[in-house]
Amino acid sequence: MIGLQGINHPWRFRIILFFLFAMGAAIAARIAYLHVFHHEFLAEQGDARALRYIPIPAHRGVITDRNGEPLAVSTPVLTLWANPKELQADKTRWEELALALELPKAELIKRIENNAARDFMYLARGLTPEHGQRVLERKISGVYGKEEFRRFYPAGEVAAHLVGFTNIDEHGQEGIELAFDEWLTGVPGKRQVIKDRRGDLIRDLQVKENAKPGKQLALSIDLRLQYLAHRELRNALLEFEAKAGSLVMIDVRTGEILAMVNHPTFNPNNRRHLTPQAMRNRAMIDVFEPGSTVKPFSIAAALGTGRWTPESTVDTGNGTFRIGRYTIRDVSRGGLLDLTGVLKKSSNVAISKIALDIGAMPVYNMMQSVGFGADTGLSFPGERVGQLPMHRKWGEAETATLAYGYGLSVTAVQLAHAYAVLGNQGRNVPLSLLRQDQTVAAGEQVIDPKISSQVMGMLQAVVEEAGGGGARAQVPGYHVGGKSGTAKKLAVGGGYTESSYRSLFAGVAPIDNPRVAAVIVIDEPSKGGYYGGLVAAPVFGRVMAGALRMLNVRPDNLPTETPTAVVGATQGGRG
Ligand code: 59J
Repeated sequence: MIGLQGINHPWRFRIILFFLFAMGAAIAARIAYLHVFHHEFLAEQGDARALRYIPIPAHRGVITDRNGEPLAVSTPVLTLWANPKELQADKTRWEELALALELPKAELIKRIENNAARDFMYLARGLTPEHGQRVLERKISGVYGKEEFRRFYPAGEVAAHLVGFTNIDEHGQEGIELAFDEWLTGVPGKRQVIKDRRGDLIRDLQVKENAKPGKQLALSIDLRLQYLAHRELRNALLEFEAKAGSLVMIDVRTGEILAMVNHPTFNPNNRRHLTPQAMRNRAMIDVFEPGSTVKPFSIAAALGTGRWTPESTVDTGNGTFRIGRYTIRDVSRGGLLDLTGVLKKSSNVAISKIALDIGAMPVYNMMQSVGFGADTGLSFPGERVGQLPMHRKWGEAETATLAYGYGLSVTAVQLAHAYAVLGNQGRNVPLSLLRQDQTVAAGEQVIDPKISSQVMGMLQAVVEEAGGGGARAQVPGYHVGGKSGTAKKLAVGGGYTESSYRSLFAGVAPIDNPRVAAVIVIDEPSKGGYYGGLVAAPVFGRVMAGALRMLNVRPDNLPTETPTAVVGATQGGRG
């Protein structure tokens, strides 16, 4: 019919033919135009819909101790995942895959089938890169790898409070990991890949930008000392059934913190059962009244006024001293004491009388100059500054109690720093948690070196002479100086508890050429005694002995050898 009509109307047929031809020509022209003139633009557009950048994870910087021992390391791991739909396509390779993954074949099949409708499933998380690569090299379609890093803490609970930890994305959460997060964090790189419409990776094209690894960080601590301090503190806590404790060791010449440990502690590699108690870096985030451990600074203040000399005496009478409605008490009667005797007896009465004689300001200024109530500059997360009270008008009770260690609060680190100033001939060198590679600044002279040396001599008497209360802090081969303290803990409702104590010991060694200052804090010893001289001093002695030996410090207290005895022994041995 149409043909007939066409034949009947030949002009209509020609018009239709003409239009069909014209349309074909237009399409051909358009194709030619796009291919020839717009080729580049269109190819780019196509690529833009398939090309993707995926991040290359950057290596987080390693944290080490001062000798390069690793404290926090990021280990590369390879996580393998699969597209179950793709896996379904070739079941003949499942056995090979199971073998390569070191998985039972039945288990792998079950998992693939359980995820059959999905296009993502994990095959194995955090494999060693070698193992992961071995699997990927088999080029089983539907199996993909993802590079990741996992942070490990080789020293575990021994350095946990100081080093801190990161979260699963390797962002610092606590401690040094948090404080130096920016320094440690790298910049991820970029890799160009082709993905299909569903976002599945088709081809790895090129590395566009290499990942920039984070920077290394060498801490000031010596892991050997850290281990020793950890062990000795823990043993003391067990022996005296104490609640908690801290230990800080400082190089007096450089201000570097050589060890900082706390108990209780935690395992940073497994944080599933973490308690807030175990996480506290008490040495820096807890403050306490330092009690008698500050008496050497009150003595230094007295000597600094010129009104007192080491030979000056104080009468402590029957061991009590009334100030208004307060009565200051000594635990034992002292009678007439020179300044060395005041420290040996640890007389609250004597220190109070001295403080009232010189006034509050010299005591306050001395305490301030050795760092009490002041920022350490360490900027450790959560670090406390403590309080050194300043009164517009100092009452006698306030003056006296400040001088024998109450009414102010300090951290263990601040207390250790103050002893480091004393041991560094009166120079206040800023503290550091990082290894100091350049020559350290001389520091500010805050105590006359003659006075610091006199006070060091008194601290030596506390440890080495009978009745000083510090005998258990002695270190064979070295002269050491230090001061014990036993302080009633503040009660929750105000005032002081009657049966909760903090046992303290602070000191410096060796006396002739001081190198290390250390502070031990033991919270609430509950069995076998609670005096600082009994509970904390032995920890000081043992840890200081190890520290001086490990740091190759020349002994200043060796018994003079008799050559004949040595010769005799040698010959005897050979005979
Ligand atoms: C003490 C205090 C509390 C606060 C007293 C310890 C005061 C005080 C109010 C009685 C136990 C105790 C401001 S004792 O550290 O004097 O270390 O070997 O807690 O005195 O006035 O049953 N230390 N300790 N005092 N407070 N307020 C001695 C002394 C010290 C020793 C022993 C025995 C106290 C020699 C402490 C030690 O030097």
